[in-house]
Amino acid sequence: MLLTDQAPTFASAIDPEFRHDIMHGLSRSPKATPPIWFYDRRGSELFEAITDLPEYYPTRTETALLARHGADFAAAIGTGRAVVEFGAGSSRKTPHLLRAIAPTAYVPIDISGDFLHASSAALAQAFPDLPVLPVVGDFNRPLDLPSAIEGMPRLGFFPGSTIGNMEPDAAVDLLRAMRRLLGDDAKLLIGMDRIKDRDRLVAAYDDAQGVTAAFNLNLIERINRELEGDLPVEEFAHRAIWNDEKARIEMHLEARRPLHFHVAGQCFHMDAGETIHTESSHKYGARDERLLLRAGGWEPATEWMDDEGLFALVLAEA
Ligand code: AVI
Repeated sequence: MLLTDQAPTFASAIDPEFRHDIMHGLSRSPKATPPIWFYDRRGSELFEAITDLPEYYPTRTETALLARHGADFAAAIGTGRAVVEFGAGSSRKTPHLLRAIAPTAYVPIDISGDFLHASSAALAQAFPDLPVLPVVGDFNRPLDLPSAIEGMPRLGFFPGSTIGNMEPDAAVDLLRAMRRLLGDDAKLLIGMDRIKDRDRLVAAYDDAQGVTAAFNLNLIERINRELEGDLPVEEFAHRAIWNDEKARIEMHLEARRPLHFHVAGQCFHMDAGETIHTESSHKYGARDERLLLRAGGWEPATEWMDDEGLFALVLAEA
């Protein structure tokens, strides 16, 4: 049962926040842009394609954990909670959890209104008795939950290791905000990608078919299209680098030769070999994972991991 009073939103031609982040990101040294801007329509399609790649283990591994441990979730989480998902629910992952813990309501939160409404409608159809209450908004900013779930104990669901795309201080801030939003008797089920063999990590972000390269390069196409840019796409190379000190995969766009280009009427220069750092994907050891959760106000209670130790689903308590 889909319950919403928020109309679907559609991206307008010029997004002032996109403009601000790109101009600021290209003006700083080293150049760096926030990963949220990957996800225009084409970027979201390319990300979906990434999740099916043989090299990209996180989605497949996490989905298998959700499918396999339903009875364990029911025992550890209990039934009768309102599930608040940070991000639009994926039709592959979310139904496993909803089936296992029989929630009282389901509240997906996502910044992309059209994507959110499409995924909410699909879930409402699959679970006709479940109140589905989508909230369009940026969960990195303060927001309100629907009044319909007032008084219900909550389970936050944050799959995909999306937390890994944040710098550690921003990740802690977000966990604290989730803790405040969800309340004192809340639980949180969060996906966290583990540190592993460097070659496996690099391959997951630099696949043989070049889908991740296209995902990264799509940012340049988006800048050209939406911000009157003239960046030569073919003069940029996709790079995925393991930064061992920071325990993260970094994606960069590297200039193949010295470049001059314009964005929104402003000139920029890049030396040959200079990069735009477009994304970090942090990976965690067992201790890092617990430290991060505790810093964010959550006490880790249980975790489920695949046999190879690639990916962990952690249940934490407020
Ligand atoms: C969305 N996020 C968790 C993905 C990741 O693995 O960091 C984004 C991604 N970037 C390249 N491949 C996938």
